[in-house]
Amino acid sequence: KLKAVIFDLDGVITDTAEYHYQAWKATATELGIPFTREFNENLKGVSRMDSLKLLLSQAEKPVNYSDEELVQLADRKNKLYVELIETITPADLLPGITEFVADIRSTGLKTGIASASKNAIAVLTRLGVMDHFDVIVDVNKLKNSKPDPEIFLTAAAQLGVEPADCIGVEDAASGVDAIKGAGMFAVAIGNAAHFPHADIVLSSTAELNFRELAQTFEG
Ligand code: B16
Ligand code: MG
Repeated sequence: KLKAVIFDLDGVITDTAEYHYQAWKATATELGIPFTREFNENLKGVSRMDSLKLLLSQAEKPVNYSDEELVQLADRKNKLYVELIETITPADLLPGITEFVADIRSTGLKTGIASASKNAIAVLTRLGVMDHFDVIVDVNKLKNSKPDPEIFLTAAAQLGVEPADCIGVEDAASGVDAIKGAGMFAVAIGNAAHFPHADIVLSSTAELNFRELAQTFEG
């Protein structure tokens, strides 16, 4: 029985996935490393430091950075990202999200946020939707990052529901794998070719329809 819907943030609630891309692209350009939108797919849902390491792996001439240098590079990317998210307003909620979340809550179901981002609270506050979610998982308290299911399992536990009674919504392959690893029903947003493991793929958040989804879930 469906009891909760747990959302990824970046790329699902709002298009901060684009800002992450722009900040990484600028960092890569400074370092003279090629960086494409296609490669950027691998960074979605991945932590800041792991993303940096993936980016550096694309260098034509690999450089061995010290831990301190790695932290500096990750900080530089985050500064660019934080500047970009300062412009966010409630108008930046992705299409269909407000209605979808309202429909879920009006049925008495719970909602949660499972974002890998340390900037999640800042983004949700700027969007004006902090009180639309019953639980926002604190990524700082987790041991494992997506595709590990820990973040979705933590959200379900904090909501007091069984994972099997949850739908997870993601825009990243690593996130879909985390949802499936948690034993939840996975809805992916994006290009179907990127999500072989999702239960349903929608090309945009505008296609999220609570009634249809609940029916599919109940089978
Ligand atoms: P930060 P999500 C993820 O958020 C992003 O998809 C990913 O691109 C980013 O590197 C990660 O958060 C960490 O973000 O640098 O702000 O801590 O998609 O899980 O909501
Ligand atoms: Mg995402």
